[in-house]
Amino acid sequence: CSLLVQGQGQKNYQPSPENLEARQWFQDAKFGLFVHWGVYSILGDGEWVMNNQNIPVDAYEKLPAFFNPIDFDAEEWVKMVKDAGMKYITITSRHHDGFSMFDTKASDYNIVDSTPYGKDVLKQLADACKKEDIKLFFYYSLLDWNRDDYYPRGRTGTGIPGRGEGEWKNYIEFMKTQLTELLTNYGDIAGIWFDGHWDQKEWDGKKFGKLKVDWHYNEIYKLIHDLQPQCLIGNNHHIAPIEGEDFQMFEKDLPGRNTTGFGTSESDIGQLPFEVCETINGSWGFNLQDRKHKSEKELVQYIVKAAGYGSNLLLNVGPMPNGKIQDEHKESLKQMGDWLRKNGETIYGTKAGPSGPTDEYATTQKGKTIYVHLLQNKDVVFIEGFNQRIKQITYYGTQQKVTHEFNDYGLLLKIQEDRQDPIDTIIEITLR
Ligand code: FHN
Repeated sequence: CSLLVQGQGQKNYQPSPENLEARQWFQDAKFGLFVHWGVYSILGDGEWVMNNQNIPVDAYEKLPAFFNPIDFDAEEWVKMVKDAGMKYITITSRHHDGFSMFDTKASDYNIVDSTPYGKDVLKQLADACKKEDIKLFFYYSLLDWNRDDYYPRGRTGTGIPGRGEGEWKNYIEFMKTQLTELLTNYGDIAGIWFDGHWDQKEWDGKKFGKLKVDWHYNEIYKLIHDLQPQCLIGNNHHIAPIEGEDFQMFEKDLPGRNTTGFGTSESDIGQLPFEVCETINGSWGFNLQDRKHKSEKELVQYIVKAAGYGSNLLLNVGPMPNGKIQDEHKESLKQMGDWLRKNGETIYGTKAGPSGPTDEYATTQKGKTIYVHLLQNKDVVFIEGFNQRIKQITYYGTQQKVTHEFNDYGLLLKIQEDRQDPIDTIIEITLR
C-alpha cells in the first residue's frame, strides 16, 4: 500500500498466510460489537470521566473497590452478539484510565487484584466466544492517566493531579508485558485495537503537530505478529496506516469523511480492510444521562453505508457497572439482527459496489450481483456513474422487475410506491 507510513512501524512487514486469511475473514464479517467497560462505568459519566472531572489519581484509584459486576454473564453477551448478526467483539482490556480488566502480573491495578469481584472478565468472554465461534479483539490504550512511567505526559491528563515522573522506556516494557499476557492467556485473539497515539502529538489547541515520543511500534507490532501471526493490528491514530498494521479504522465517520474532527482525510485512506466504529447512543462508556439513542433506521443505514465503502461497522455499547447491557441497547441490537436475518446476503461477504455511498443510496457487490440500497423514499433515483450491462434487475427477495433506463451519466430507477421501504429499499442487479 503506497500510503503506508514507513519508518515507525514493523519494518519490512510481510503478512503471513494466516494473517491474510484473517484479513479476508475480517473483510467479510462486516459487523462487530465494541464494548467500553471499566471501573468508570460506576460513575455513569463516560470513560473520560477521570480526565473530564480532573479526578486525582489517588482518588480515582478508590473506584475499583466499588466494582462488583456480579450480574455479568459472558454467555449472555455472546448470545446477544450472535442474535444481532455480529461476528466479533472488541472489548477494552485497558482504557485511558489505566485500569486493566484482566488478570495481569504487570500491575495490581486490575480487576482480579483490586476489585471485590476478583475475576477476569476477559477470560470468561474469551471462553464464551470460543464456544460460539465469535472472534475476540482486545482494545488496548496506548495512553495512560494512571502510570508514572507514562512520561512525558500526553496532552490529555495534564490536569489530573498526583503524578510522578517515570521512565518512558519502562512504560513501553509494561505494554509489551501486558500484550504478551493478552496474546498468551486467552487463546487465539483476532486482533489488537490500539488507541491514544494522538495523545503524544503536539497540539496547538486546533490541530495536531509532530509526535513527541517513540511508540516503538516496530517492536510492539512484531511482538504481536510473532506471538499470533493471524492477529490483526489496527490503530486508531487517525492517520494513514503504519507499516505492520492489518486494518484501518475510522472513528465516528465513514472512510474519508471528517464531520466529527476525529475522521480521516481522503488522502489518508489506505488499502487495508476498513472498520468504522460508532456509538449506539452518544457515549462509549456507560453514561446515565445520554439520551441520544440512535433509531433503527440510523443504525441500519450506518451499516449499509459502511458496507458501501467495503467497511465493517463496529457498534459500541457501554455496559452498566453490574455487567448488564442497557435494555434500549439490547433492543437496537435485536432490531439489527432481525434486519440482517432478512437482508444479510446484501451485506456479509460483499465488497464496495460501483457507486456511492451518497445520502440517497449505497451499493454493495458480490460477484456478478450488485445490491443497490435506497436510503430515502423516492419514486425516481439516479445512480450516478453506473454503466454496467444488466441481465436482470428486481426488488430484492422477489421476482418483480424494476423499471429502469440508462442515460449517458448513469442508471435511472423508477421505484414503485408500494415497494418503498422506510429503512432501506434493496434492488438486486445481476450483471451480464
Ligand atoms: O478517547 C477514546 C475514546 O474514549 C474511545 O475509546 C474512542 C473509540 O474509538 N477512541 C478514543 C478517541 O479517539
